Amino acid sequence: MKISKVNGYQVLDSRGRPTVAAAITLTDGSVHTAKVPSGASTGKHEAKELRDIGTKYADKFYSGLSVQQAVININQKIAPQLVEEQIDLNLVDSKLIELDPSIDHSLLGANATLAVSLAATLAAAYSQNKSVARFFAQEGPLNIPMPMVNILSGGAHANRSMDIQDILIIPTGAKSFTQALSWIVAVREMAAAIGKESGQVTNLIADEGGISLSFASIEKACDFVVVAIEKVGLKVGEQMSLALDVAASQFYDGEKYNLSTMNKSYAPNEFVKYISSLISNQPIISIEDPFAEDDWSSWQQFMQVAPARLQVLGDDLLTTNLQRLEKAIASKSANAILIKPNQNGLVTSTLNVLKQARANNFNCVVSARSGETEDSWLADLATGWSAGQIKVGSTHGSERNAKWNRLLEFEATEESRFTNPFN
Ligand code: 2PG
Ligand code: MG
Repeated sequence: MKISKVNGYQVLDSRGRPTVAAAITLTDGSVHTAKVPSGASTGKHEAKELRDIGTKYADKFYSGLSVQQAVININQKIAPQLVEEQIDLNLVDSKLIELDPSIDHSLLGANATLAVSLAATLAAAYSQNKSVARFFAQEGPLNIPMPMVNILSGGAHANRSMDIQDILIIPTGAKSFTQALSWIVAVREMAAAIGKESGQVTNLIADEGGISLSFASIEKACDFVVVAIEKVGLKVGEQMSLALDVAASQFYDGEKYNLSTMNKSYAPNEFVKYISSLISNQPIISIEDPFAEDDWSSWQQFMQVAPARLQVLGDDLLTTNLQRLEKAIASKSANAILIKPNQNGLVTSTLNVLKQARANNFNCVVSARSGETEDSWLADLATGWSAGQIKVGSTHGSERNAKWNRLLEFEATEESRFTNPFN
């Protein structure tokens, strides 16, 4: 089957900001549309999304955040190169690289390239009469990923009500995804109820649907989530554990880690000690971005003292970038990677990063962004790629639940197996 049309257009993400959609029409008349997500706590080394701010295209009603240039690039530069071609994901991605050989996709915009690459993925799967998950998966049962789910939000997603960005939970004792999700919803609603009882605000829903509360310390915030887990009758550590996304680049000034709500500043070596003690005192099994994106030496120091079972997860550090992953492998700076397609800019090269990570025994967590859309392709990618884990935010907001619901659908309709990388 061939591509007959490619259309780019502007849509809204879950924060009400413009983002890019691409639709690929095939010669049988079918239309395959994908929308790209967008981050708020973006890493410096991510592929560059093109926004109109400061250009003649900037739309003041969208505070200059419109994406018309990326849309124009799809319609005027990318579309003519793809129309009449066979629908083939590798071919589409190599054409996108030819058109924009820059490492960060800054010529066309990573939001333009990823929208087209994703639409091509959807269309290619359709042309083989498969779901996107089946398009990538091996024969046999689908590997449904373990969820990592946001309960408390702070940082850039919740007005800095906590210095760290997220306290999340991982249902390591669940036997199925369906069971895992029911446990998570129970903990989230219990946490909201306890917050309300204590007189703290609970109606401030953060960008990813998590609860935003203020705490005197990170320890107190962890304790709060532990109480919520216990109150729903789950065993902490056995059935449900904690994960943190520290997003430390957000409060590192180049010399010190400044935890303003705790009124504390730590030099990097002190912060390594602080994070180590936090890990030994709390049921934390995964820690993301505990140090800033270019503070490699703190990551290395921490890896030398961290318990071997701890997942040390690079997001801003690695930005789904092969060179940065290679550096982390060689320098033993992390043991797990967050996989965000829009940090990379293309579906095939995102998959290459995941494969390289897995070949080096890194855990992989496929992740949504804080600005999401109602699309559910992320759940298909995480499953089809047998990533092992997925992070989508909370269980409020249909842009989040579209992904969880897709995983429920896999479990209900397909031969599948629930993955547990923490066993
Ligand atoms: C992260 C993501 C998702 P953002 O830091 O992991 O939680 O946030 O999309 O804002 O970068
Ligand atoms: Mg992160």
